[in-house]
Amino acid sequence: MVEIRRMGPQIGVEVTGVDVKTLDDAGFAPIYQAWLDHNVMVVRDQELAMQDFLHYSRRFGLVVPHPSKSTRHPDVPEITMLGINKFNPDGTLNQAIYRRGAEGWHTDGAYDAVPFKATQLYALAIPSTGGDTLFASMYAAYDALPERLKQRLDGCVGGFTYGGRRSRQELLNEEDRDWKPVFHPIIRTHPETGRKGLYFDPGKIVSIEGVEGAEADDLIAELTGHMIQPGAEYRHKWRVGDIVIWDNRCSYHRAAGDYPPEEDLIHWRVSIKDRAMEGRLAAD
Ligand SMILES: O=C(O)CCC(=O)C(=O)O
Ligand SMILES: [Fe+2]
Repeated sequence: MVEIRRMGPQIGVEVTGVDVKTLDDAGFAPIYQAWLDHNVMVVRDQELAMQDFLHYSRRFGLVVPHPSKSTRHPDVPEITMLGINKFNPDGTLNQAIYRRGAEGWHTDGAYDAVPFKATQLYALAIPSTGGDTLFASMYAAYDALPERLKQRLDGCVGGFTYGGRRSRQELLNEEDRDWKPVFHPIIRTHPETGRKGLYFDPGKIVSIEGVEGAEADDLIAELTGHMIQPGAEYRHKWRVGDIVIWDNRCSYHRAAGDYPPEEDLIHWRVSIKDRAMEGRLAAD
């Protein structure tokens, strides 16, 4: 029996009692809707081969290889191996791999002209403690903006790059580090729900249209302060066999980055784009 259960007050939903390998379109429809309604969805107890995971992921859109080539699966470029090769040849911890996603709240793929619709992870190994992933609602962030900011930012675009203002690009190959900013509206209307969200990523934004110098720094700091609203968060504690998908058009996330480094936290990860944007993907 399929059960769909809310996990947090505004975001987060859990699905149990399904095997995504055998889900037909009628079975998938309420699951997709639950994801749209709750932004972040956990499907428990899955036993998947890599192709099963890819096949299920394609139900949400177009699965594209992530720009970090160093962490791609050697034979299946659409799969990123999170948490693999965590130690350098000299035995020290590779912080870029260990702390991946833990530098701050963010949305994935804002550096592309067509950003990621969704990111989906499948848990293969979970440490005895730590390693949670935290989520928050962009809708709640927008709703909580002072009227002054809602009006000022309406129709305003921001420039984004992979490394942002701090140019953090450790996971990219040298030849892939030359990013030109792409531009997205900061107040973004979700194409499927019609709801407005604060589309913002302090680690990737490089400019806000019409705002210069110290004023831009102040505005970025102010928006960063509005991202996470009490009551609009969900903290995921992983179990092996969990699939978690988040909607990058209406949620932020970050990794806790706190598990014992000698233990494993390993996921398969896919980046998913909107099929309707396929024609524009060549621009990325
Ligand atoms: O590993 C996690 O908890 C999340 C990492 C992350 O930010 C991502 O996969 O996009
Ligand atoms: Fe991320």
